[in-house]
Amino acid sequence: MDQLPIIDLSLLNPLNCDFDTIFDKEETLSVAKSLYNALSHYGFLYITGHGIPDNVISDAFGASKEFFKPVNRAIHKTHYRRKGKLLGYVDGLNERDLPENPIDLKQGYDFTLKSPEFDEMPGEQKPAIKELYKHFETLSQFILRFLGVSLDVGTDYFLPGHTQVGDITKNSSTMRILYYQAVNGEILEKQSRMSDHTDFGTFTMLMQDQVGGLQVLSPTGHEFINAVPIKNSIIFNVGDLLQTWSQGKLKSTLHRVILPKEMVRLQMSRQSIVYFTNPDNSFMITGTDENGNVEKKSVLEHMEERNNTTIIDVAEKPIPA
Ligand SMILES: O=C(O)CCC(=O)C(=O)O
Ligand SMILES: [Fe+2]
Repeated sequence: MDQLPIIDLSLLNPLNCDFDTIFDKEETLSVAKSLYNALSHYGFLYITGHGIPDNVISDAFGASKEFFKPVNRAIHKTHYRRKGKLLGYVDGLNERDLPENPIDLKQGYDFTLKSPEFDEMPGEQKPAIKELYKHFETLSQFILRFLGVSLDVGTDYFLPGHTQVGDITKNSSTMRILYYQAVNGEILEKQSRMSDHTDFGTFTMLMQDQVGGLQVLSPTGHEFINAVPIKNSIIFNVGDLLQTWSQGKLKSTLHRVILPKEMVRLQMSRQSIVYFTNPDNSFMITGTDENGNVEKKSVLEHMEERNNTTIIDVAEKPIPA
């Protein structure tokens, strides 16, 4: 079966490099070329050598697991996401990528560091999650520039569209922690952990544990490729708006998380942590669609439309224990 490409950034030292010189170096240009090839073909790749320390990753996963425990139900309920709300707790009921399918067996929590959703997390969990968040933010700043290099449009090309990251009222970049509960009961036909979808914004960086289940539509469109876990790697993918912005050169690819087939693995929970980089709400993106027609997209309108179609208003209901 086909495999997603792996790009090693260790030579570029992305968390600690000099933006004034790094993008002119020979080795950077060669990695930028591989990045372009991967994202124009698959829309997805693994990043290794990103520089985020292993203990930062494992501590954040530990904290996230604690956060989803029933003892924190009151926080989950207070921040249950409803239509129009960008941050807070989601499960299979209030977030539905494919409403015709059975509900996803997932739980997620969306926040920014400045939001009440983060502020009201238990104090024991916040430091580890904040630490990983900050590393993702730094890496995101590197990648915004690196994408400009890989598309040969200049390092600063994507920066004017991302000046308000961190302010949720002006920019919807967020972290999402995910906990896919162990499954003991009956599974319905077509039930999954996360239904088929594309991501909405500029790009996504995701870390997953060793359980597996993430699948990415292959370039042929006929099968899904398993994004097999590679320890401490980041899975990177292009969002809808970057696809438009890059004139369709970089692909926003359909992906999903399936339930394991074997009973033993079904009884294992799964975790991932995602950081979404999105453009500023006030930005207009001009590009072309698949048919070469010029498209002008308001970021705010696009994000609202995508959020409003996936977030379903459900009646007040007890969150499953
Ligand atoms: O948990 C995963 O591996 C996938 C998560 C994802 O695709 C998303 O949150 O958009
Ligand atoms: Fe996704």
